[in-house]
Amino acid sequence: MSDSLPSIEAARRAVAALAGGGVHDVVVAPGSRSAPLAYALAEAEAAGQLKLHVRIDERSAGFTALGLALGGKRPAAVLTTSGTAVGELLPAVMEANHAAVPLVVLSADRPEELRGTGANQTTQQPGLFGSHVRCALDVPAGEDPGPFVARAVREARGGGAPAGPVQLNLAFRDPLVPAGDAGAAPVEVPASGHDDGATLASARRDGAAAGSAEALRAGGRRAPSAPAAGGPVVVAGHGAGELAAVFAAHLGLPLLAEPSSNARFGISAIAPYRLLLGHLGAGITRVVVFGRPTLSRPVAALLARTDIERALYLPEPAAWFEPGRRPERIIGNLPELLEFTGPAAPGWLEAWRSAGAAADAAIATLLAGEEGPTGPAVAEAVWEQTDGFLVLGSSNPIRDVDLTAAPGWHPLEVFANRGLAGIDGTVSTATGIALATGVPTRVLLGDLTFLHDAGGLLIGAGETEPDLQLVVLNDHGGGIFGLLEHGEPATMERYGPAVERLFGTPQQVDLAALAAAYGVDFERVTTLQGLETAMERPLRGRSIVEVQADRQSLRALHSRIQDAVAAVLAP
Ligand SMILES: Cc1ncc(C[n+]2csc(CCOP(=O)(O)OP(=O)(O)O)c2C)c(N)n1
Repeated sequence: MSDSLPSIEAARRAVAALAGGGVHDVVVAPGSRSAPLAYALAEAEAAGQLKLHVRIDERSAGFTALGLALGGKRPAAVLTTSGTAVGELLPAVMEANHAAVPLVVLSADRPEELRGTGANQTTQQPGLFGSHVRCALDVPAGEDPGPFVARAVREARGGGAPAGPVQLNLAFRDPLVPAGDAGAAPVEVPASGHDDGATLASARRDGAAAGSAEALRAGGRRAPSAPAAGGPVVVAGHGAGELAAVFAAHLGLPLLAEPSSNARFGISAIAPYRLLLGHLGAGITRVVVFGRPTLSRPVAALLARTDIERALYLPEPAAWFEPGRRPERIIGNLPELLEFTGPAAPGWLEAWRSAGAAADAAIATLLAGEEGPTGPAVAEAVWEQTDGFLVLGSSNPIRDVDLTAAPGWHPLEVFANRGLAGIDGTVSTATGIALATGVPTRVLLGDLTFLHDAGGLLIGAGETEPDLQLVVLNDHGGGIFGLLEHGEPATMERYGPAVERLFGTPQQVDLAALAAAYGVDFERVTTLQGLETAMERPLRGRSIVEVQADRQSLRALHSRIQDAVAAVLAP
């Protein structure tokens, strides 16, 4: 068995073994971790070795593969990215088990070193299907998957035993693109909503905040007398709660707060922080983390720095990582956290605030000059005009809010399925959130995220209808992939049509007709003003506002945003 195969090479061997084992049809659902297999499958299809079918909803993808196996009377495969995407296959796997259908599940996974660390979209995938699969093989990153695949396909066929489903869990290490020159890191993913989200979250936040004020008084404010160049920063990830804002404001430290931290407010909060880290990051002496950061690579890079000390505030056990798997020092009480944090140099927060203000202004000027609505501008408007609950879909919507949402305003509470960052179940999750409390709830989500859970619009006669508005940013496909390594010119040059088909996954669903079919109010807007007007109306019952946006220009827009910010920050 050869060690340390590059991911794309491993994927090519897996695909060769699939084709060699007689698999002719593969259903592919889009995702980033599964990218090496997607590229290898595209190459194999181009060479006439097998046929691909692309579906955005993994549950449908699983059943489609089941049908292909039934109709074709031979094993068929289905490929998903990591996270809840894999779980979406369970019903098809169960059916395949009891009906003895040779269904080959290819679940992409993070490499071993990232499992249990809280890495985005990472969970326990091997064995997920329990007794419903004939075999579940975990293929470590860098190993030749060929023999594993050959064995799994044999077991799916059954031989002497009944045929049935098998799981090949294939771990891939970056880089995930064939060119092998993209650097790259993780992607964005699915959701595990909490059953009683609103109530639990509020209770926890209130309790934490009350305790915090006392502890902070006991700790006292420190005289700013640190190294002239810099100081600590506070990172507030998902679920951090308002304590993070109180802590940062109390110590006069920059606060880098994700939207679903519910800590993005106060004098310390720096809205466009992820674009400032490249400029001010060198001055950071320590990092204090509240909650679970999942959104940006600059923050992931900050937390991976070994030249600075990092602490994670953890007053109670967390569900998102396994003990001993995080690099930060774990601190469970505020006095110790205060001591760890230490002082900032005079002017440290001010440096961040003025850089943040300059970046905000540069971004606003740039966005104002754009022709149609853009994700970041829509995100800012949605944040500003939401005073009830705000639910943010995975992918770009939550990141756009993270870039532009002004800390001077805060919705009542922000929710997002960041447990596994899936694009599944968002309509239903938001419906539950709205129903639990009766608070008017607005959702900002991408078109694929919306379509993935279109079935969530079905509410039977006599069932309570929530006050829920879905703002669907419709760029007709998965915009985030164009911002990742898949959208890089070198990759596009070589794999352009495959990238669009397998990652962009373009769709032209008539959302007005879909809304009408479910009896939900609908409005399509093509300007920012149109959106603002739509959001001014009282949020009653269910409605969908479709905002038309352009996907092809997204990568260029983001690089212009970066350039504009870099220009105003240049010394
Ligand atoms: C259940 C699930 N399947 C696949 C993915 C991988 N994934 C992450 S973002 C994305 C595309 C989302 O598209 P859209 O909702 O339109 O948002 P956009 O990328 O355009 O912002 C996909 C497929 C995921 N996170 N969850």
